[in-house]
Amino acid sequence: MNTKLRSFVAGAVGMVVAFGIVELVHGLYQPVPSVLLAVAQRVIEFTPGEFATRAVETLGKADIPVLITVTTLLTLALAGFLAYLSLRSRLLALAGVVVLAVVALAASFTEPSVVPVPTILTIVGALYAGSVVARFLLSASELRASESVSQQEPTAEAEGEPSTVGVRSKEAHSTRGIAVPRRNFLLLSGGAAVAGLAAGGAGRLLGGGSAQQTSTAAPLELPGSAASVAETLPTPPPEASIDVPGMPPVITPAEDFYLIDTVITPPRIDAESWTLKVMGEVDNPIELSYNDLISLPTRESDVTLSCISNEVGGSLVSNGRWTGVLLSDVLAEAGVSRDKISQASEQLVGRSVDGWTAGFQTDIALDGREALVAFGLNGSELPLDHGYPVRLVVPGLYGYVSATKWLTEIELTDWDFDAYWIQRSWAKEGPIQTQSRIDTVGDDDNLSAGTVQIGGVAWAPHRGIDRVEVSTDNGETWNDAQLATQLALDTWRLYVYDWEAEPGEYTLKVRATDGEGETQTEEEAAPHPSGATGYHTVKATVS
Ligand SMILES: Nc1nc2c(c(=O)[nH]1)N[C@H]1C(S)=C(S)[C@@H](COP(=O)(O)O)O[C@H]1N2
Ligand SMILES: [Mo]
Repeated sequence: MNTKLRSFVAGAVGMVVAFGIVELVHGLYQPVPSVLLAVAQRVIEFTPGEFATRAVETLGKADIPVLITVTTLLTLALAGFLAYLSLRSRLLALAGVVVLAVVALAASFTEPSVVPVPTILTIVGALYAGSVVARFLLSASELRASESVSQQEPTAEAEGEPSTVGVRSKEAHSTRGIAVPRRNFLLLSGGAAVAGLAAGGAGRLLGGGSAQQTSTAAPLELPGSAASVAETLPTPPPEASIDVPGMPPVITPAEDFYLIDTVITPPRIDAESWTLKVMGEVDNPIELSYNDLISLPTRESDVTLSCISNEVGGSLVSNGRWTGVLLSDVLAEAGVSRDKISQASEQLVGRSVDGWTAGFQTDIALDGREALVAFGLNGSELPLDHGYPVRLVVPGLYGYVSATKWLTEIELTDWDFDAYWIQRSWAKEGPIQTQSRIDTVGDDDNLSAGTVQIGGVAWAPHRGIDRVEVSTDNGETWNDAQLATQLALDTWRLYVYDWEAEPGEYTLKVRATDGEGETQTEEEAAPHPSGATGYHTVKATVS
């Protein structure tokens, strides 16, 4: 192993130790953030529009492990480079470590629940420990000693900087005292890396860092008894479902509900200390506790939510049974009513504890649709990653303009404010496009001749679905599908078409007509900037 490589390894191992220490502290004490995740989170937020859009939205959560891995590797490489640099100039290397510390602190201080002093101590301490380890490994490999003694051309800094020379020669002297044979370098590095990884692993385990907790949401507890739910919904009638293999259930189980957001780990919010502010252009700014909120008239409402990034035929759409209070009731508490909306209060912005925002026309919250400040999904509390304790759900609007999770603030403001995804070049208004999907036949399926049930879901939330047609000849002719009962105008509707299939190659298509008589457009559009359009198309062979 040559000099360069050894110093590089020493630096990288030092950084593994530093990361391990921070993760361990984070595991023991959550208010000290995981620096790695904090940095990765800031990378997501600072990534400009188009790229962020593709990476965060379209790939959903799949890109996050990639992002974390890349961030880790880059930091390790940087640490390795700094260790190498330290052979030439300790001052430059030290400056590099200071920059790392500043970046780590800046990233960490943006985390929602950070506590400053322990965070500073942890980060500075971890970097210090990491440098000590790196220096020890360098000396163990006798690099520092031999370099400083035998280097023919000492760098200008080393020569001209008395304090550096002083430190260096002292170092060279002392390291000889503890010099370890070169062959132990790999062993020592390996040992230090394992210790760092073990500390980090222990931290992750302690903090339950990767638990998403979708499936562990607690049953919803409302004041008094469940009877205080003013309007509970009956169990969906059997006619709302269609029993064909491949068909989705009419209400999506929480653990299958699609998941899209910009956070690496969902904020952990204590409902006891959580509050919701309603502020901005309102007569009577208020701040509600969780108990204040759930003491307002509660209702259940079936609403289909879709992500604007959903491709035609994609799965970023789900139907939930939400429990909450009417957004209009919460607004009324703050003195907001429909006749009082002005230019200055034209937009309703939901703000999450992590600063994420979504905005839509205030009028939509008051036009009679059941826009909810929701705290329950399918009879349980909101799962952590779907917004616990409280989120917004607005029928008819894509999530990026409306469905703020981990909600903590509702601000009434003018139309000039651009929320998170608007700043990143998505359309300012996000009404959900009418869409339909074939679920029971997959692309390139081989089907047997006879009756083939082509079925799936169609949705135009808040407009409803009046008709679904299926074509088996690439759109030449269309056949009416049977429709299941629609739970509500705000939900998707299941359909099935019984096709008498004869052997051959087929191109199947589906199209839906909404409750206003408008058939979904055939024109194909990508999700960006206003949502995907076009007919879902599936090729199948019948034999
Ligand atoms: N705080 C916060 N809320 C958010 C988001 C986010 O990134 N952060 N993403 C939004 C988007 S783009 C969508 S499509 C929905 C998805 O909600 P779900 O993950 O519960 O399905 O949440 C919305 N609410
Ligand atoms: Mo979305």
